[in-house]
Amino acid sequence: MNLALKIHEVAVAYGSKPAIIYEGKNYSYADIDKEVGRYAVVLKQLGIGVGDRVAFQLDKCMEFIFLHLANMSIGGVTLPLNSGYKTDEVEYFISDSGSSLFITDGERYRAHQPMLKKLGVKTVLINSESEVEVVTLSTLLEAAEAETKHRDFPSADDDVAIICYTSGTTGLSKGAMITHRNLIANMVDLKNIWQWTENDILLHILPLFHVHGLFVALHGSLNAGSTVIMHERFEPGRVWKTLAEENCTLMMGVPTIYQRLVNEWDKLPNKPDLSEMRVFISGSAPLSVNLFARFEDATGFRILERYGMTETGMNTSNSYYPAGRKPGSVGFPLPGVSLKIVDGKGREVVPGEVGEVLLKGDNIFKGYWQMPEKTMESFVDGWFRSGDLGYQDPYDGMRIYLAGRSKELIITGGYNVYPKEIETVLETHTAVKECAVMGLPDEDFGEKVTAVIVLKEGFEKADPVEIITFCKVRLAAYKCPKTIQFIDELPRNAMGKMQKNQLIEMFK
Ligand code: MCA
Ligand code: AMP
Repeated sequence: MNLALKIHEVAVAYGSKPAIIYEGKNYSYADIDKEVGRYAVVLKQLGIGVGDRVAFQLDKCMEFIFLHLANMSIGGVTLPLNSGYKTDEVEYFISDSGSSLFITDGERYRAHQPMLKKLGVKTVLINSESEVEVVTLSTLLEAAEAETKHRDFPSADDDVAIICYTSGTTGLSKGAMITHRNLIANMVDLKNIWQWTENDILLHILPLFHVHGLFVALHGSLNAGSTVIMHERFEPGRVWKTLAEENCTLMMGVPTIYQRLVNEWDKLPNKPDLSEMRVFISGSAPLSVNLFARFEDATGFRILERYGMTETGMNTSNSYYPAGRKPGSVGFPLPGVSLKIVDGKGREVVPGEVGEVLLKGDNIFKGYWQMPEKTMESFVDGWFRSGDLGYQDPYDGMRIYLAGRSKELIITGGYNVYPKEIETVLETHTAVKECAVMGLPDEDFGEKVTAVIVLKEGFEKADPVEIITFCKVRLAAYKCPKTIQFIDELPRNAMGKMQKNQLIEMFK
């Protein structure tokens, strides 16, 4: 089965029912299906065929959704890029993936133009910009109107539908190849365990370029025949108002979003009526026990926490029934997912002991794009090595708790940052001799990116603001250090290995 075909079938069944209300504009299932058909014709005319990668760097918009579904419907592979990526980052993704087409807007086109010309990648803009001489979607769509060609859904099952780049411990991002089978299996599991139906109204406030906002929230809703109320940006006050006024039943967010929502709640003179709301779901980063309790005390809702990864989609979830949700725990494996916890030698640990979480199931990705060795390293006997540490509670039905990570990863506001990538950029700064990047606890973002820097001889001091600006030119803003600390020497052990834990203790 092809995911776009599955959604097309839902669209045929639900016709005039509202599918997405984007910033107040209503798109029925039939409207979406029609647009997807037109976009498919355009993509075909642009030469896209089975297996071709199409990269998008767009703000949250309906065009993103039409392009993505259309691309999958003709066998293309979607490469969603974070809207905040800078030119060097985008260059790597387009060239590593060998994308045939790059779709963006005028502003980003102007920023990336020399790079795009250098790569020679075909580029299409979503909006018309008089001063930019690049073909626009609207022009192509006008011409496509008269065409009657149908989508033929040539890819399915183990064919790749989406490549999502995940940062790598070595600093180089890896393209996770996610198949139609992966997406559909996970989507069906979530529909069942969260009792998702056509009666649901989901408030969508997440970005569309990641697993959480795209696979879980958007695909999930369209598959269930529900209605999505979509906001372009997350604004806490507006969320509370919309949940009440639109009779929403479902919402998904990262812990930073729930933290901001509960802060906002305390300020509201009149609390919203959430009588239609079924469930608030959290993931992408650990939800603290405190935040769970604060949200429950304020709103009466026990947030449902689940655990996922780009490479695997969703793995575990707390119970649909509020009493079965335990703060600090990510619940139990989804019906289609097998999970085990192993020690450093790959042997299953005694229940209750901490080890690495290994995963198996139809949700597990196909491998890293053109990185067979990295793919091999990440599997052992058919089990995917998550790099997350966890344990199971034998006295509570083997309930799963995450207990840290074996991979060096910072999660800030639900976005992943690998320290190596930031260290590599910082080390190109003229004043920096060496540095260490780490996540320090932060109430808003969970962890905040912090850099500890040793200056080169001859540089007695440096301006932290200038160093942060240096990073912002080269890296998406969320990856850039929020704080810079200076130190004479980085702590190392007898083997010369840097002791980041000491630095974390020193500066937290
Ligand atoms: C924004 N900023 C951040 C972050 N977001 N800094 C660190 N971490 C962040 N997450 C910075 C911006 O660079 C900017 O800095 C300033 O904050 C304000 O930016 P703005 O765009 O206004 O931010 P915001 O609207 O307040 O965004 C906060 C947010 C957003 C809503 C929490 O980060 C967000 O939507 N996060 C969700 C990410 C997500 O969907 N993750 C799922 C990945 P300056 O002013 O200095 O430029 S999928 C995944 O992890 C797995 C599969 C899973 O299990 O789901
Ligand atoms: P990503 O690479 O963006 O897919 O991020 C996946 C990582 O996010 C996982 O390997 C976990 O470390 C983390 N993660 C996702 N959901 C949770 C959760 N509910 N609790 C703790 N960590 C989580």
